[in-house]
Amino acid sequence: MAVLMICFVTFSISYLTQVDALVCLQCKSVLSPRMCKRVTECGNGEVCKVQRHTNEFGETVFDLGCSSSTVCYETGTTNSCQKLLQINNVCTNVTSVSQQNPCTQCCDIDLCNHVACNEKDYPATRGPICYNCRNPTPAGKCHDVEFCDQDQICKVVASDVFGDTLYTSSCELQHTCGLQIPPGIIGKRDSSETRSIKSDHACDTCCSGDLCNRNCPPVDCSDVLNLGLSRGSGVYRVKPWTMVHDVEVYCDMDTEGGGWTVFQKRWNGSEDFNRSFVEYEQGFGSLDGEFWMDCLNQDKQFTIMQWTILLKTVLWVKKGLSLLHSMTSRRNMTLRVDMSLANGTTGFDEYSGFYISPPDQYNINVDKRVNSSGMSDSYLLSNTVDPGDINHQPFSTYDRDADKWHLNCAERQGGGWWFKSCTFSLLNGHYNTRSFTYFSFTDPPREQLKTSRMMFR
Ligand SMILES: [Ca+2]
Repeated sequence: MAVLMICFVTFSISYLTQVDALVCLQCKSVLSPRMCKRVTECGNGEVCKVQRHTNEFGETVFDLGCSSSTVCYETGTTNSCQKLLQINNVCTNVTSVSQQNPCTQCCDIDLCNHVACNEKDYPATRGPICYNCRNPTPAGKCHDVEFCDQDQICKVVASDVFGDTLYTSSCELQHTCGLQIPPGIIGKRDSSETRSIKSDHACDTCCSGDLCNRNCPPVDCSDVLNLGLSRGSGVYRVKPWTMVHDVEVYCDMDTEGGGWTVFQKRWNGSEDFNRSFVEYEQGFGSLDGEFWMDCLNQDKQFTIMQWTILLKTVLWVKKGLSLLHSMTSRRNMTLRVDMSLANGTTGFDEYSGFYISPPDQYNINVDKRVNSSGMSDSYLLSNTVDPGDINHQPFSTYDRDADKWHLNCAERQGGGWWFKSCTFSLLNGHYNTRSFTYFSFTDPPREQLKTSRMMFR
C-alpha cells in the first residue's frame, strides 16, 4: 500500500504551471461572499479582496474581486499581509474588521475571498469548487464556477465542434469519472484513437481539487510540447489518457523536435534491471538517474475528501508497464531507442505503430522501422521471421515466463523484456555484460552497450 500511495501525491495539483495568477471570486452586491459563483484571474501583484458595505436599500452586501495589494492594505496598520491577523487563511486587515460597516479584507490564496468580515465559511465537509462552462476557447477563460456535492469532483472535456475545440467543465459524479471502472474496461484502444483523430489535443478527465478543471492537462510529453508548456528537457507533470491521477515523467524536448516521453534510461549501471514482473509493472529507479517508467514523489497535503477519493482509486494506480499501456493507448506512437557504446559511437532506431497491450501480457507492438542511424538492415524488431523479432511478444521476467522458448529467457539473459526465443536485442539486460545489447547496432560483433534510452511520442 505504501508503494502504491507514492504516485497519488500528485493527484490534485494543478497541471499547468504557467498559469500562476491568483484566482478570486468576483461579484457585485452579493448577500454573502460564499454565494459568489464567478471568478477572475488577478493581475501581477494583485490579491483577492472583499468589501462589505450598505447598498441604497440599506441592506448589507458584498463586493468581491481583485485588488492591488497596496490599495487593499493602505488603511490597515501595516501594508504587509504577513503581519496581519490570519483567520481561516484569510489575511485580515485588523483595523477594518473591527468596524461594523464598511469592512475591507484581502487575502492571497485562490478563492480566499469567499469568507471575510466574520461571514460564514464554506461547509466543513464539501465537494470541490469547479469551473462550469461550455466554452469554445481554452478552458482557462472560464469565469463561472459551481460548488460540487460531496460525491462529485471536477471534470473537463474537450471535443471538436465544427473544427473548434469546445471545452466543457463542470462538477461530475465520481463514478462517472471512471473511478469505479477497472482498468481493463477504460482505455480501450478503438475509442481513444477515434478521439485523437478529431483533435491534436482532446481530454476527458476528472480531478478533485478546487478549480482543477481549468485546463485540459497534457497527457504526455508531445502534448506538453503542443500546448506550449515546454521548458526544455526535464520532468513534467502529465495526466495520461484514461487515468484519474497525474504522474511525473521525463520528457526529451531536444531530440528530433522533442515531445518524447522517456520510459527507460540507463547510463551508469546504478539501477538493477533484473527485476520481478511486479517491479516492471510498477516502475523503478528515479527520473534523474536510471529508471523504468517511474513517477516522482511530491509532497502534498490532502483534505479528508481528497484522501477518500485517493483510497477509492488505490486499486487502479498505474506506473511502469501499466502506465506505458495507458500512455500508448491514445493513438499510434513512434518508438525511439537511442544507444551508445563505451567508445562514444551512437545510434538510434525508430518504429511506427508503437503500442503496449493491456495487462497482464503487455505485448510490444510496432509496425515498421521509420528512421534510424548507425543500424544495420538485419535484426529488426518486426516483420522478420528470426527469433529476435520481438513484435507482439508478451513481457517476461525471471519470475514470469511468457516467452516462446522451452526454458526461461529472462532467467538466462537477465532483465525484463519482450522475449521471443529469446532475443538479440535486450536493452534491459545486465549492465556491463553482453546481454545489454542491441543487435542491429552492434552486429558484428555483438557488443555491450554503455547507454540506452527508450521513448515514444
Ligand atoms: Ca519459456
